[in-house]
Amino acid sequence: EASKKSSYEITTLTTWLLKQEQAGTIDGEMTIVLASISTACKQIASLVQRAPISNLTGVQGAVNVQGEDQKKLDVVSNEVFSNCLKSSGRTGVIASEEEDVPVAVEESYSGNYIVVFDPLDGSSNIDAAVSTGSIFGIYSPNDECLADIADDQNLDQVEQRCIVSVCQPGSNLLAAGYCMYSSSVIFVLTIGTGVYVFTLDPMYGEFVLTQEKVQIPKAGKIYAFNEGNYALWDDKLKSYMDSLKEPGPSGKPYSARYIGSLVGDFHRTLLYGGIYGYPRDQKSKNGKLRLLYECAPMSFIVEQAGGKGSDGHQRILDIMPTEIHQRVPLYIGSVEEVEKVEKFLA
Ligand code: AHM
Ligand code: MG
Repeated sequence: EASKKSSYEITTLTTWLLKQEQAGTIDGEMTIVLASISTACKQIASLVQRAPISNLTGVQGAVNVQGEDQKKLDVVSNEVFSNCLKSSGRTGVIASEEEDVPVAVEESYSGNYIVVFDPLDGSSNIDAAVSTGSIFGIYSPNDECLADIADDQNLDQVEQRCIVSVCQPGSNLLAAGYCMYSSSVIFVLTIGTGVYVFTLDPMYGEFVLTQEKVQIPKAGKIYAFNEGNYALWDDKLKSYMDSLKEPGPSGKPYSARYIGSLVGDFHRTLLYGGIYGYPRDQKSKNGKLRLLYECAPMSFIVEQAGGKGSDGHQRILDIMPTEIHQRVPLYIGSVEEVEKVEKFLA
């Protein structure tokens, strides 16, 4: 197939989205939401690349609702992401890692999709110019939140309604994706018909389709855990980790790789196979990663690629969130590797 293509023939994210719309896989509103997300990602990519020049490294001085230091770029990226979504006119509610509560979008025109996102994940890596990424998930509008926001005097009620609409299990996701800011800027997307990878062409300023229907290998020899927490893990997990020091099914030893940036660690796992894990430990009872805008979107993507996302006992996509910033342990990657850790934890 590829050889028949003229070398001038490329598929950009924009034309790909329009084709999906023509085929009826997504509607026109979703196309606009996804296009606005890709614009936000291009903007963030450029901010990240120029950060040391434009004095955007370092901390902002504020702490977010989860008690984490906000980096300047966390704050700026959140603004970029929110503004792009709001001005798309097709988003009803947005929930972000960097906002205390979900925000109802007053200027919504139609569509009213619910978008959850982490605008700049792995930002502890930023000052050393190591990979970071943005993660997002899109849910269909929920009637709870469709009541006229502008007319509602009771802000507490609006807030409550928004929390209810946003707290959906990942199995309801219509689309999910991430953008990785690395040696290339990579945009990965699923709308429930497989996983598509686009690479930002810096010459055109467009995301160009570079891989389609990605399938994660069934097993892999790379594991990515923050082993610095080993002493805080429970015994079952310790014995799993010890087992990884024994040669794998191939007879060769596993390799340890850990960037400390979910998007980077996940993207490598998706392409090469293996497992990424962020377990619970004595200090963090539910691990570190957030269900809504980190674990659920990544689990939707991995399942679309034939892999598995688990909290060690159950499918991440089946978990019903009760809070916006709820944390959950995450084991994600090749089917055989995730099943292996589940066996140890059982
Ligand atoms: P963040 O959303 O505050 O950036 O935190 C999430 C990040 C993930 O990207 C990464 O996998 C993990 O935190 C690393 O945590 P640790 O430094 O504890 O290993
Ligand atoms: Mg994050």
